[in-house]
Amino acid sequence: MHRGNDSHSSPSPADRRLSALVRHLQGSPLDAADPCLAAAPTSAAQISVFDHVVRAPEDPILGVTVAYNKDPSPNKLNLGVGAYRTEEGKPLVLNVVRKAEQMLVNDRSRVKEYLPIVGLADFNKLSAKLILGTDSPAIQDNRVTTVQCLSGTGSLRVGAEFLARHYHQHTIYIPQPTWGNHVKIFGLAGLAVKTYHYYDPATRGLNFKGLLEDLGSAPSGAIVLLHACAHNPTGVDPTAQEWEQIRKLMRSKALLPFFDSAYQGFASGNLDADAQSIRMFVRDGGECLVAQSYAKNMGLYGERVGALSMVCRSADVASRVESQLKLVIRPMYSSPPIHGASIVATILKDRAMFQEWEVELKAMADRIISMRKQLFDALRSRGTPGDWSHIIKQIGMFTFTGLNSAQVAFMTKEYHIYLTSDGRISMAGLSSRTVPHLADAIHAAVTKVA
Ligand code: KET
Repeated sequence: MHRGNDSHSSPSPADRRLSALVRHLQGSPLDAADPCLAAAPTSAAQISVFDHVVRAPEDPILGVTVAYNKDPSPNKLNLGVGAYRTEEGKPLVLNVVRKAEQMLVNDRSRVKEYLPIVGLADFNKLSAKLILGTDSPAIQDNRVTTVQCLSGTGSLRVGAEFLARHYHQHTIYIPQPTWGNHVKIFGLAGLAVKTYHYYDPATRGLNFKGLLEDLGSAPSGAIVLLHACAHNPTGVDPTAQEWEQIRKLMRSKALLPFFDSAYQGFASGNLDADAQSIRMFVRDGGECLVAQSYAKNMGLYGERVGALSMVCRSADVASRVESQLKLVIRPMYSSPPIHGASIVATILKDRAMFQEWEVELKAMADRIISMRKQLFDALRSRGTPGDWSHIIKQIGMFTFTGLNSAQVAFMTKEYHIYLTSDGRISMAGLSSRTVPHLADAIHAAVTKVA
């Protein structure tokens, strides 16, 4: 093919400009004095200094909602993120929350000044009582310091940063499997993340032996992340007796408990019952950390309201710890937001409102439990191969189905049902109307996809 006369002549200014830009894209700095670039300043300016940034994958949990939102199917169902839905499939704002918000709006004395670094004092006191118990000796002895943080995630992150700065052991053991964000939260705070056995896929229950062996061989002083109740994603919790054995072992090796309490009240429907694991550890006089979230149990997801409590040996240590927590928080986000914490404090300090909350919380927990029963019955009536009794045995918001990622992908493609690729189903996203659709999808996945 004829390419013209200039195919072997020296490169044109445009070509030279292009190759300078290509070299730049490959990492060489641009030479501002290069005449070929000076001839075309607009071309150089069109290359972003962020051009090397590669596209990151979506979050394994929150990305499920992104994919769901893009699906035009009228039958689509989002069982990915752990967020409560009503029987009508709608998000729920609790009545008692609406009432508290109305009271706050009507109160003209309220202002929008910055909160202190540690947050709203009332909220902190009431949160500690909620999780540790109103009569907790640790609270009475002033051995607990509580700081308001950005929901459960922020509480974990602040606790992790504190430990990385001030605790002698930088290894944290997290259960295998666990909520996916744990690895990143603790890793980014500078802790070395290791896992301990937790779940036994064969029994779909607790691998208690593996757990004890792993914690038994952890180095003295290591931090151990424990789900206070309603373990995510497995829905498998230790029994009271098993907790007691875990406690004894951990105390004997001076392992430091860091509780993640994201589902208080969602497991059993009872706030005190769901805090028993933590209270067991606090009763023995030892130290621990607790990250609390009000996202699920008060439905305050987007308000980002939570708390970090550190139970210490003495009031003096607790007050010094608090002074250092302030140094962690101040450069991170300065001080926490006021609205969600004010809602929580309004509800927790008023007896009648507290009771109203308990009733609404119990209703959410009960609806989830009834979804377990309905899904289990629907699979049994379809004769779906396998033992599905774990659906009714597991606790909390999620069922860890045992479906593999190929089966999950099949359910999404053929049935427009969205769940995390590990086979976790948010039972709170299900309703009597959608159970048959899900049961059909599971039945087809199990019988058609290996
Ligand atoms: N801990 C656990 C165990 C947990 O499941 C979540 C949220 C959090 C902490 C943090 O919640 P926060 O909203 O920061 O208070 N889990 C659900 C939502 C998410 O992934 O962010 C979920 O697993 O679907």
